[in-house]
Amino acid sequence: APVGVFDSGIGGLTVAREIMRQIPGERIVYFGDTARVPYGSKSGTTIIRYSCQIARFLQTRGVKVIVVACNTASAYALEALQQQVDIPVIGVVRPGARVAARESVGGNIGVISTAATAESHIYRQYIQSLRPEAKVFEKACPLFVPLVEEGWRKDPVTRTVAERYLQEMKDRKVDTLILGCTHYPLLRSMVADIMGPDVVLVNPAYETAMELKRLLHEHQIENLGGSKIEENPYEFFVSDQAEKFRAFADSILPIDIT
Ligand code: DGN
Repeated sequence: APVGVFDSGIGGLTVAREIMRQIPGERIVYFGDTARVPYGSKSGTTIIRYSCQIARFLQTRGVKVIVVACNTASAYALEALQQQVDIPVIGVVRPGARVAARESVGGNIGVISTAATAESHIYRQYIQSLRPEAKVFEKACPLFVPLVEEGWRKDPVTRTVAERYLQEMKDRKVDTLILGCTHYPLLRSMVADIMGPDVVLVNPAYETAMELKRLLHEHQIENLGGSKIEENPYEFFVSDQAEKFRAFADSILPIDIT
């Protein structure tokens, strides 16, 4: 059975990409809610409703586990999903928060994200539940998502925006910075350059793929190992604008998609 992965749109492809890299034999069914993106500016109730609808769709595709590959949906809907479906559900927030809490030398941690994720304080709560003395600064960087989707990942305009957003993180001398939105790993080199070599960047997409690998192993959930690898192990569904999705996917995934 495949792994179900969903996001509010294209950003969760950074999570799908990490799963493809770290668990190469695993089949994936991806759903991107491109008709209703962004979730970052919606209310918790709406985010929960959308997420539960998508989980039901993924279950009709026979998935064995669901990865909520969206920080905003993970912040608001993870618990509701875990209550509603009878298969394991993991989000991107906890894996990223856990690594930051563990790796931060001085416990001075920054989180950049959408407005909804920042307002939920989910990263702060989870980090401090593991490391109560940690200081956590959460900052919304809402312009990053459209800049990435415009393809301006290395553009001077994006650089200017990033410098302005990140100045506060530099002033507060964070030693660890969580890229708490699916699009931000695509700005990683720019953010690293601005923050400097002493700041550790945490990529929740990467940590989530590691978590999924552990989960599949622990529960001994069957994968393709041994059986014949199918020609098309990755299936993608979107609620709108399939062509735009395909173009973005082509620019970041190691495979061509249909
Ligand atoms: N995927 C969303 C997130 O990780 O928070 C970003 C896109 C959005 O819905 N605004």
